[in-house]
Amino acid sequence: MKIFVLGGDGFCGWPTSLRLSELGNDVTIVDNLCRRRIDLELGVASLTPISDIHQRIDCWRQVSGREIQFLNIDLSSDYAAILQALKSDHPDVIVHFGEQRSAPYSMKTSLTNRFTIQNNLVGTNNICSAIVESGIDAHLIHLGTMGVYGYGTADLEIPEGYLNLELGGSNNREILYPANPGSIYHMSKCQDQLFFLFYNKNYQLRITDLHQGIVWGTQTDLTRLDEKLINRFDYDGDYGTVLNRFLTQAAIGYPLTVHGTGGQTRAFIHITDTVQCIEIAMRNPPEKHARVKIYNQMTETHRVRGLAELVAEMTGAEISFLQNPRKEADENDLKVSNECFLAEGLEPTRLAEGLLTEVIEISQRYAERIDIEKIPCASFW
Ligand code: NAD
Ligand code: USQ
Repeated sequence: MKIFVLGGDGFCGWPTSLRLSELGNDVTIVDNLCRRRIDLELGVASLTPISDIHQRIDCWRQVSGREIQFLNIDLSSDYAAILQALKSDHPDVIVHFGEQRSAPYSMKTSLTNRFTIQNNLVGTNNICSAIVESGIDAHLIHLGTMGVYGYGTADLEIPEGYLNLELGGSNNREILYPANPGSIYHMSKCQDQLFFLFYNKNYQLRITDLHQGIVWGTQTDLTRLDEKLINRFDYDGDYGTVLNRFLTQAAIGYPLTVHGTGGQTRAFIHITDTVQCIEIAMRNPPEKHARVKIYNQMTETHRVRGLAELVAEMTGAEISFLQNPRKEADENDLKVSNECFLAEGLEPTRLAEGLLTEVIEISQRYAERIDIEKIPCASFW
């Protein structure tokens, strides 16, 4: 298949691109490298020394004998280039990772707030609109977030995107689960859902929206093949996510930065399962007139405090309970259905000591690249 991976230079997009290429697909990465620019703006760098996109692709060619194409296009501002690429390449599948994905970054200043909205919403609309205008019948697979459901205690198992409303008689309906965003970033993902609902209803676009939990880990079998293929790994206060941060902090003897009581429960998935889920979603496209297919892309839930205790037990790290920089519930329970992926063959990679140790080892290997000043959260709301 011909596959466009939008945001294919990023943490989830790069290992996915390699895997889809390894499977024999014709992969084109579309990325404007804005994530690398944000690193410069924030004065941080990936813990792992990531090669530039051209070196990555050259290395992949040498290692695998396979070609990956690269298009430097800004999805939010270069509509003509997106349209042209779709018209000339006719992708069968478009995997859309290409958004600003940090909640703290989106809440930092009015500039980062407006950048997130402009980048994510206009980008998503441009892609949908270009699919319509080009007349191609691509399956669009979008990476959304579990955060669209909100993080209160719902007192029910969170369904996969839709909620049954029993209104009585023949009036029962299934609606999108009520959105409850906790940051500007999460709000952009809630609004993406409405674009998908509209383009599906009006133009019969075939869309799968993956409500993904927090991704942890760093390497996959393919990114491990050569140092030049190494995956991105964020540990800083804006882009580092909680479990990866704890593992890096433990590796360098920095007290684990638990926000508040650590009673927040969140959904998690390992990076290898992110890749596996994209493959599964590709193999199971929605029918032409079916509604948007929504999967919860997560494999387990954990309380932040529990993760800190686990990492502390393994490594002897200290835990420090900090004033929570975010506006979020101190404690919440979370039960999530992920039946769709399980039914279609997902074999979950659960939190296992071996995988946790692997991240600690990577952190130790590149410890001299860690800027301790960049560990504390620097965004408050
Ligand atoms: P990332 O920031 O590492 O990668 C995103 C990539 O998209 C970057 O390479 C960036 O340059 C590119 N990009 C952003 N805006 C673009 C634009 N306008 N035009 C072209 N390219 C653009 O993020 P990630 O962690 O790989 O996340 C990928 C997707 O998965 C995001 O949509 C994110 O919301 C979602 N997601 C991530 C996680 C996680 O824990 N990392 C969890 C749930 C969902
Ligand atoms: N947290 C800490 N200590 C830290 C960092 C975070 O206690 O050092 C807490 C946060 O306060 C929050 C929880 O851990 O309660 C998760 O924070 P996070 O930064 O790991 O994740 P989040 O901001 O929710 O965002 C990440 C990704 C985002 C994705 C989302 C999935 O950056 O792209 O959409 O996870 S989800 O959380 O399921 O919505």
